[in-house]
Amino acid sequence: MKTLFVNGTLMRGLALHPNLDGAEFLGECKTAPKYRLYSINDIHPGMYKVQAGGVAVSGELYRLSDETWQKVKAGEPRHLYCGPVELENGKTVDGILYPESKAEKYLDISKYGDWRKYMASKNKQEVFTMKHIMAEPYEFDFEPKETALVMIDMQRDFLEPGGFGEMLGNDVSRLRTSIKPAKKVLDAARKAKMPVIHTREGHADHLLDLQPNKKIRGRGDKSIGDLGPMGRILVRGEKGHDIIPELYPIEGELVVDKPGKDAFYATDLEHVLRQRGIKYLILGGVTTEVCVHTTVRAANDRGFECLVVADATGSYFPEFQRVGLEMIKAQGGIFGWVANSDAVVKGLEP
Ligand code: TIU
Repeated sequence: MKTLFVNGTLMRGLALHPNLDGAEFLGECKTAPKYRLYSINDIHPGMYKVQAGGVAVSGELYRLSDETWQKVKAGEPRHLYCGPVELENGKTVDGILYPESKAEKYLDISKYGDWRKYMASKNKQEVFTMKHIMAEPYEFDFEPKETALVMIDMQRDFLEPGGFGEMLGNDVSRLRTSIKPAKKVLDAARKAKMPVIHTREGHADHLLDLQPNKKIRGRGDKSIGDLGPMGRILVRGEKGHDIIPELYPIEGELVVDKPGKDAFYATDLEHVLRQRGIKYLILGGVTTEVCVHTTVRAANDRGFECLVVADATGSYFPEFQRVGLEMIKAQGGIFGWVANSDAVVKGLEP
């Protein structure tokens, strides 16, 4: 059996924490006066242990089985951790704490004594702007100032008949369900004044940036650079290469032209993102398993936190759409997070 201190006194009666199901409530208590309180989005006080000073933190004690304890530890969002906490009576128990690295960013409200006094104070200020999107495998925490929306290859060549997608033998109408959700997210990002980046797959008219393997792949009658109903297939400056009118970039939005599936390959995307201090990416676009996946994997390896907007992506193959999204969020979010456009729009609201 374990005794667990849970920061805050709001849990009991409020359906508890689902992970705490089966835990026995032992009562309200306070920590020893040695923790600092931080405001987290005006919702919940965070805290971390300090060498000296600080305040007592109100919370609740629970008794749990080792099995429930493992569940609690595994189920806690990544921005929390479980660590030792000293109570007012001198006893040390396990507690759910905010890690120092996160808490440092937050406003120190220890001088107010406790959370309720801080909330009631006139000086309450919001210095911390971290937001959340309800996503899978768990919520996506992001700092809006460090977040960009990336729309991958929403081009006529993939979404309209007569382009590259159709040339490869695909039913392009399958991708079109992504347009409305993508527009919703685009509008929300624009409203939130979030940087928006559009990518386009394609090649220069001289085709010197077209790898021979890409040119001949598919053994079709036509290949990249040949003339189709929307101009030369997947060639920059042609009608088919351009972004569909529904999602057309507006002034100030960056368009990154890419010769490959990975938006980082042979482009200045990484440089531009780093230069603007971007750490979080919200991504939509086509196709899920090709350019979206390749780009998300590349971004993840570069340290960007990626959220893929499920219904704002599309595939020519329904099973690839499903499995492509599964692969991103599997294994605890091995490549990133997945959420629907409604959840993303809600998360971007002021
Ligand atoms: N063929 C296919 O599914 N996709 C691509 O070739 N490019 C992108 O995904 N953009």
